[in-house]
Amino acid sequence: MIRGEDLQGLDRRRFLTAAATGMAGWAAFGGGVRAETAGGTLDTVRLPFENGERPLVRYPQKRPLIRHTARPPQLETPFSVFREGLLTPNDAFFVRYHLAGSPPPKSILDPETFRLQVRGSVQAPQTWSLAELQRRFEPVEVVAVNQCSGNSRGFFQPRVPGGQSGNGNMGCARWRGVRLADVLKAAHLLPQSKQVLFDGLDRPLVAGVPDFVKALEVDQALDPDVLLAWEMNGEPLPWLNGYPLRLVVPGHFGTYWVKHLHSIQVVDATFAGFWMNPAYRIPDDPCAHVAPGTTPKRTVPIERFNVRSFLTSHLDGERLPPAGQGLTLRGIAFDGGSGIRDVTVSTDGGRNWTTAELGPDPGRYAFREWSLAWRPPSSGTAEVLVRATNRLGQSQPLDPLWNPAGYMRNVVERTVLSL
Ligand SMILES: Nc1nc2c(c(=O)[nH]1)N[C@H]1C(S)=C(S)[C@@H](COP(=O)(O)O)O[C@H]1N2
Ligand SMILES: [Mo]
Repeated sequence: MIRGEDLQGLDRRRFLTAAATGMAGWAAFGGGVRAETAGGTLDTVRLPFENGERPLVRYPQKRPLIRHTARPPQLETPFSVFREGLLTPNDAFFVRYHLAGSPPPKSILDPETFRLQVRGSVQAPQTWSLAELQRRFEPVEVVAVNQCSGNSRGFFQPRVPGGQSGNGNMGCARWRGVRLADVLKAAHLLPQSKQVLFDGLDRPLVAGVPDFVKALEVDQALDPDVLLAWEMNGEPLPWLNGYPLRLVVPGHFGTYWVKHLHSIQVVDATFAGFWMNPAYRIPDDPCAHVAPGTTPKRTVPIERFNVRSFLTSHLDGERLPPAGQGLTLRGIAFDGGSGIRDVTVSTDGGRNWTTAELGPDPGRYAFREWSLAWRPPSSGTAEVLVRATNRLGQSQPLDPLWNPAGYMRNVVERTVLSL
């Protein structure tokens, strides 16, 4: 049992061995994903809320991750990973799926036979192979955060239904692909086109469960920052993160980042499929919240991230080195694409705040690193609070905001360190 989401207590060598043997088993994962527990034994973590105990499980191309569900696989990144650097390693990147038939079997994801269809309200419907997409359009890269709408849902009070995740359903990667706008323009949208629908190769297994289809407004889809990506951190996309092609919608919640993308359909009306309505909607209010326990009168589709920031150098409950030694607090901040303006840190529970130093700017959609040199007091505990503000002046609330779907948590995080 590992507490507080921490993997530090685990033998890292054992992880490496497990990862190496895992790759040998890759070929066997033809028709459905199978998992193994770390090093043959079932390790568990306890996320810091009630009923937070979860197994740590290793999937193909992944190190042991926090498993929320097995069918489909829903895997959370242990928070200590965010210490490793600005980019979240592919083998630690979280995994989210909706349909029991996910991920699609590798046999139907062969890059040789894979085709992307562009059809609907266009003059010239098209079918692209991966090689044709790569040859025909200009390759581009973006460093961007992918975050699930329900990241941190487990902390909601009162509790809400849905995957009870900690803070690890997010990650930052360098994505490489082509602009969706270029591919849409090649098909010539008709003037009446209104939305663009995206469908992946995963299918529901149970009758009555709607296929996972997402919609963007045409002007969102034509944003030059939206990519059809085949590469993540310099490698082909991992199977569980959308191989061989996925949508990347920087600044927008992960629900739009359709994996194993094979169909793009332009339509003339607002799409009302289940995963756009009633799912993935937030109260129509500037802060996306309602009084706890109440139902919003009007809702709108969830879109961009709000501002968040985290301490990553130290985990909650961690004991600091002996008194008198200075240390550096480090962390990350991000928002929906305006970029981070500043990060302030309190080490005394919110009474005094100091401006942290920002790391290099990898682009307005990425994690922005921050650091602050600090000499802790000699005894007791220190409550560290982190608060970021973006370039639009938007920041984070000191008290959590509630909504019934458990989306968009962005309260100022508190980490208690003992001295
Ligand atoms: N094909 C497909 N794509 C999908 C989903 C899915 O269920 N099927 N889930 C979406 C959601 S809700 C999220 S948060 C992201 C997560 O991306 P990741 O699994 O690569 O971390 O994938 C999105 N793309
Ligand atoms: Mo999600």
